[in-house]
Amino acid sequence: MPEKKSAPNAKLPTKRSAGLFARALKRIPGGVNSPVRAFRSVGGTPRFIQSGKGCRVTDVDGNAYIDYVGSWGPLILGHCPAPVRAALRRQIELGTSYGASTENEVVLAEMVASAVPSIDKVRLVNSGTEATMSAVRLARAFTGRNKVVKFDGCYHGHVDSLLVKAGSGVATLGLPDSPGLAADCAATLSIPYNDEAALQQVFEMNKGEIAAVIVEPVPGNMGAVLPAKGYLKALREVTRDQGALLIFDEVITGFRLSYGGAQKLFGVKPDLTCLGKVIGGGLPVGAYGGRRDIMQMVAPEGPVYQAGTLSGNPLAVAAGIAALTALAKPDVYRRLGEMTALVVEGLRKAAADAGVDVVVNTLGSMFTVFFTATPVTDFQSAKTCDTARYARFFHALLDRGVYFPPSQFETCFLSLAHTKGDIRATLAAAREAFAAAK
Ligand code: HOZ
Repeated sequence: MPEKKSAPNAKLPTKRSAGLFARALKRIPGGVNSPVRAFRSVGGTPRFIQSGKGCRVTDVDGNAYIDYVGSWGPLILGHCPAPVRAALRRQIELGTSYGASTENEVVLAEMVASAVPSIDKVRLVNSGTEATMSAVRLARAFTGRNKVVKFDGCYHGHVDSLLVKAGSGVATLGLPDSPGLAADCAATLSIPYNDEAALQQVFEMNKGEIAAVIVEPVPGNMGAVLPAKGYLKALREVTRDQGALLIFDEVITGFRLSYGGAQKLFGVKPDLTCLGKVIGGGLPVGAYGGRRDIMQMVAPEGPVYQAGTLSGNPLAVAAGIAALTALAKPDVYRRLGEMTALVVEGLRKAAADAGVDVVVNTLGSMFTVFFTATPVTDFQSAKTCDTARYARFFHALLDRGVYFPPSQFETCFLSLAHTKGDIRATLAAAREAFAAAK
């Protein structure tokens, strides 16, 4: 594992965060419950957050930051939005978990199925990882095949079979494939994203053996990367021709890029879709769904087993319904897109003025500032970035009250709570941060 970078001299007070981190290191691996939070690739003290409101988080030392992490995607309405708070308050008085069915589960399933083109039936789980793990098991059962194709730099949670050449924390820490993976990982074939020839080739070399292709239709875990024109359609055609299932991992993009996710935006219908993040309104949730004939194989309707004590948890479902209800209002996604364009254009100009090479990839309310002059279209090109410069940029922003992801290989998210004033403040900080990062 790479050495922890020496701590840059933070301009803001960090005494309490540092104290908590020291305590955490004694009792929690790496001091964190999810690796990227440890700031390993940017150095310095991870901020311990005390509260979040609107587009801001405040840490335990009292520093407030304009937040572009948004809990890694779920908080499209911002922190602590009134409708989600109200829904949670109502539900908390009624109980927090029953391990039995509720009306709200049906409501959320109906909302998801009517919004997401590929979903006839959906099963709620507790995380994106559970969703992808279950979708892959289902694809293997449905096709009677074993191999799974994924893409270098795409991340589908910490499922054994999908933790091969993965993005997100694995890329951030520069880890090889994790030790401890089950032997069936040999059945995972990872190929470059956006490369149609590699796709054709993997099917030619594994004829009749591939159960599924799983993809983030718009990858967010190597930073934001866009599909080349026609690429998602090619994925659809090849998988259909070869009798393999196409699984869209829309844990990030679902209800983020449009109300029906990336598949609605690009007009490509996968066989199965994985969801999480936004559909839980900031509470732990996941879901997988798809074609009726496939989903009917899930127990108890069929033999493919998957279960969970907290699945369809009443608090998560209540928060999810409140979030989706707010997102169903007219103009929401247009507004998010326009505001994000303001940030992105401003960042491009600020970098150019400072004489710093960056590529800013963006779609909807997702964007990543890559510190490279090379167009970023896959993991290989993402890895051309100057991560040390990203680290300097990150800290210069943090010192100026702007919180970007503590890794080059993650995505920034805008929320409906970010105002033009917040964006102006962000860009003022970014102008100085680009100069400081040089
Ligand atoms: N793997 C997540 C980002 N893609 C990070 C999760 C977290 O640290 O909360």
